[in-house]
This record gives sequence, structure tokens and C-alpha cells, in this order.
Amino acid sequence: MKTFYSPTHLEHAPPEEFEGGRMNPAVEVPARALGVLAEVERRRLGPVLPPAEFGAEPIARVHDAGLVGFLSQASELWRKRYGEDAPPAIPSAWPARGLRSRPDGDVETRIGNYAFDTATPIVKGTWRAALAAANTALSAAEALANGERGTFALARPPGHHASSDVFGGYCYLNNIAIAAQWLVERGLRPAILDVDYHHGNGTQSIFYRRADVFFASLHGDPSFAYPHFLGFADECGEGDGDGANLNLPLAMYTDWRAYASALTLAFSRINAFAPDVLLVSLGLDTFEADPISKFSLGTKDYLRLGEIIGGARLPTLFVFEGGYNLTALPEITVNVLEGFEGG
Ligand code: SP5
Ligand code: ZN
Repeated sequence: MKTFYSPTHLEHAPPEEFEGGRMNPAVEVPARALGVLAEVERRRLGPVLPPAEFGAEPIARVHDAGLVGFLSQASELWRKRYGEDAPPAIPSAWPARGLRSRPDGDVETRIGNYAFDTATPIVKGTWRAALAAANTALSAAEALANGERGTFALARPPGHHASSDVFGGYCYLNNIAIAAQWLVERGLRPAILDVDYHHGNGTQSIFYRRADVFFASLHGDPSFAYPHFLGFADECGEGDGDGANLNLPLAMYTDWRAYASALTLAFSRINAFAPDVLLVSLGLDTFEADPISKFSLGTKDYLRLGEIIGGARLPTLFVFEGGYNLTALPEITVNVLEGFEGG
């Protein structure tokens, strides 16, 4: 399997995130992708290729121009305001209910307008890394469109929490949505399967009113899990998209048995949609020892996850999302990819 990877992700390395009422060490760190890259090479999964440059257009097809403009300038504006050695940019006020959306204004106004949490800091290299991640997903999508059976976008920062005009959840641009839209414009019919522990609220929102992209997500029930405000079972799509969205919120400590039965249900709906390409938001934070999540999947379960995905017999693009146990992450990630190839 071809892996697409850009070292530009290394430029996005915020030291801390604001969570639990304080600054904590960041969990979405460069070592995540470096560890997976080393394991891809160690197990000889296939060639590791640099992404091509797709330019601004495929991003503009998914994201609001105001968000893109802000993200591209945010660090510079922040450092102009708070000094060259300022800490990472984090919002402190948002247009919650009763307040006005304000896409223009000073950096504090704009960062609050476009962010939905405090755990997604912007540093000097964030924008370049986010662009490289989107190009990584697009390159892997292009290889798939050119006839590969499976491709892996080792993208960082992740993407599935970013909607058209809001960033958060360690995500700035929605890599998998950008790839899905690019494939739609080449006449393909994508289904997205999101197996990250956290609901892919951004991806869901982007396609919620559309019938041409199916979205299915297995995740920690938002009644206890981040992102808290989306991902419930009654969200089925709207308008043209009614019936093209499937949420399967799962209980705390979900193990392989319960997970596999939800996966079977997801694939029955995906198959009924009759996609010609499958895109997987590959989060590995369902692991039993993930530091921020509460599922109970074991190392070997990821081989079976890959086998089941491979059993769908669809050209498949894997896009890297979350997963924060740095010790296990390389092995469990490549287990999915090898399971797919054998399945
Ligand atoms: C891509 C992705 O996986 N994003 C996840 C973002 C989650 N951010 C906040 C998580 C809060 C979890 N709180 C657990 C406290 C453990 N110290
Ligand atoms: Zn996650």
C-alpha cells in the first residue's frame, strides 16, 4: 500500500493545550506521525511518497473563505498583537447564543468566531502543516482514483472535527472531506466510515444535507465523550441528505465484541448506499490504553478491523486522525492497514 507523508507536519508542534481548566501537555504531537512512519517502513507496508500540491481550489470547495483566510494569517496576527514570543493562539471569547457572529475584526474576535474549543492552538507552522495534511489526503485520493486498491494518508494535524467554517478538536482543515469532495468532482460516489473514538462532527456537518456522500461514524456516545454537542443517533441527515448519515454512539469501555457488531451494522448501510470508493477516518484512540478516551479495543483487534474494512471489497483511502498512546500507536495503525491488505 502506498503511504503519503509530508515532514511539513513537524512545523505544527504546539507544546500545550487548554483543557480541564488548565494548560496541559499537548497530546496531538509530531511524534505520533513519526512513530507510525517508522512502523510503516519497518514492516515494509509499501512506498512512502511525498504529496503533490493541489493548490487552494480543492480546499475552497469544502471550506468557508473566511475560515481559510483567518487560519492562513492567524499566527502572524496573534504575534503582532501579543509579541514574537507569544504563546500559541487560543480563543477566550466565542459568539455563543445571543451574541453576533463576526468573521471580521481583530484577532481575538476572529479566533473566537472560528474556533469551537480551547484545545486547538495555532502556532507559526500550523497553517503550513494543515495545508500539507490536506495535500496528503488529496494525493492518496488521486492514487486511489488512478487504480490503487488501498492508500494511506499519514496526515497531521487531523481533520474530522473541522467543519466548513469552524476549527477545533486538534483539526484545522477537514482532510477527508476535502478528499471526498475531490473524488465526487471526478464522478465517484464516496462513503466515509469514521472509526475515530470521537464523533466526526466536522465531516458530518459538511455533508449533512447531501445525498452524494454517505457518512457513518462509530464513536464514544457524546452524552459523555467529546465533542459533546453532535454525534447522537437521531442525526440522520437533512433535506437531500436525509438517510445519508449514520451515527452509532457506543458505551464507555466498548470492547471488540460490541464494536464489531456496530461495524457490521455500519457496513450494511454503507453497502446499501452502493459507494464506489470508501474513505476511512482512521482514528486509533479507541485503544484500551489511549490517554484521553474510554474504549477497550486491544492490539490484535485492529487487524480484524482492517480485515472487515478490506472485506467490503471497495477501493479504500485511509486518512489518519486521532490516537494518542504513543507506544501502541505505530503497531495498531499498521495492524489496520495490514489487516486490510490481507482481508
Ligand atoms: C482528532 C481527535 O481525536 N481529536 C480529539 C480532540 C479531543 N479534545 C479534548 C478531549 C478531552 C478529553 N478529556 C479527557 C481528560 C483526560 N485527562
Ligand atoms: Zn479522536
